[in-house]
Amino acid sequence: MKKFNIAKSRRLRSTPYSSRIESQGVTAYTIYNHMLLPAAFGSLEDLYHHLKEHVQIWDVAAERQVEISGPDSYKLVQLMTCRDLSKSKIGRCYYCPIIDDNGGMINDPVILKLKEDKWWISIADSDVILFAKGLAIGNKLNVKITEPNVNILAVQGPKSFKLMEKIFGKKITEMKFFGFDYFEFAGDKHLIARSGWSKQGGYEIYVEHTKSGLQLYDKLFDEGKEFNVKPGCPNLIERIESGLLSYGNDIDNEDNPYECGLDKYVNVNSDINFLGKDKLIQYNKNGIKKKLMGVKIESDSISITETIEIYDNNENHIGELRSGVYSPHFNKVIGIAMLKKPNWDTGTKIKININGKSVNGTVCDLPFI
Ligand code: THG
Repeated sequence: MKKFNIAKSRRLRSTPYSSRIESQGVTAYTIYNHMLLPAAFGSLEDLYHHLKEHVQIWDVAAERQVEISGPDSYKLVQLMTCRDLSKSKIGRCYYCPIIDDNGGMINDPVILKLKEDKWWISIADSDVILFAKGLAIGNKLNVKITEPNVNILAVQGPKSFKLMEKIFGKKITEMKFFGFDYFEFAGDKHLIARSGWSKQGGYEIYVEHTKSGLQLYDKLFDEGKEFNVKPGCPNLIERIESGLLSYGNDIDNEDNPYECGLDKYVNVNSDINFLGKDKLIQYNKNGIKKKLMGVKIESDSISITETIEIYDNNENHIGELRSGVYSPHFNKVIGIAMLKKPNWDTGTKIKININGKSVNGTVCDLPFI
């Protein structure tokens, strides 16, 4: 495949960390929320093994915050998500499907409750701010909607706990999964959550103060030497093995949360008011016609830039592969596929064409590990 450079511009926003990761050897970028998101630092497989054993610092500033504040802020946030936030607590993060009036996925962010009347929606790659503004205007809600200058640094990997403890003290290791709190560094308070787009454990630092944030960036690398710290980025192998979904790749506006396997985050039986509730009640009652599943494929390489059609043994079209990668753990290609009813049962045999060759595969549950 021919390689191209990304032509940078104001529109494809850089992050406060761009110059640092460029001197540290970033080798590929993708674009996410109109911003640079590092996609590789050399070998994907080397960084996969490193992530599972040590600690990495990720520039994930492209996970932008949509800030919703004001008297009607809860009303608006709840209007956008099918997850019941009526009993949500300040200092907690919530993984929430955002859906439209048809129940179609708009985004799958992490929502942080900062105050009773102040929320951050930490978005995946779609323009949630425009959707939020349209809803606020149409429903005459008394809210303020902005994109604050927050640039997340993720600290991921099993040694992230030791590294963060060294800098912030024991208290940070006592934080529960998806909790957040404020920790001081270089005279500023930084919001730090126990979260991140890997299943290897770690934290996300929501940097609001760029100057001390950059000092913290350097400190993480200095103090991290003894833990073999490296710069990294969301890892395609690790995130597929862990079943972490990627909006725009695995799921989009044509899919509802049930089809995406996000049933856990749908509360149709509570009395909350959200867009698309009637539609989700229908899907819940009548069932769905397609479902996101894992697939294991007998191949040692794959590169996905568009969906790849999936067939059964009789050449009937049964679905499409949306993400895929070679997994050293399974010694084959693993992927995330949308499969039509009734072909989504685990163990179902599939056929798929990779690099001009028909290969066999099997349907399995998500996550893989
Ligand atoms: N962190 C922050 N913002 C983000 C992401 C993130 N915005 C974009 C993108 N990632 C949003 N998508 C996801 C997908 C999965 C998870 C988080 C964000 C996730 N899921 C856990 C799981 O599936 O096991 C936990 C969900 C739960 O049980 O609450 O972590 O990574 N700030």
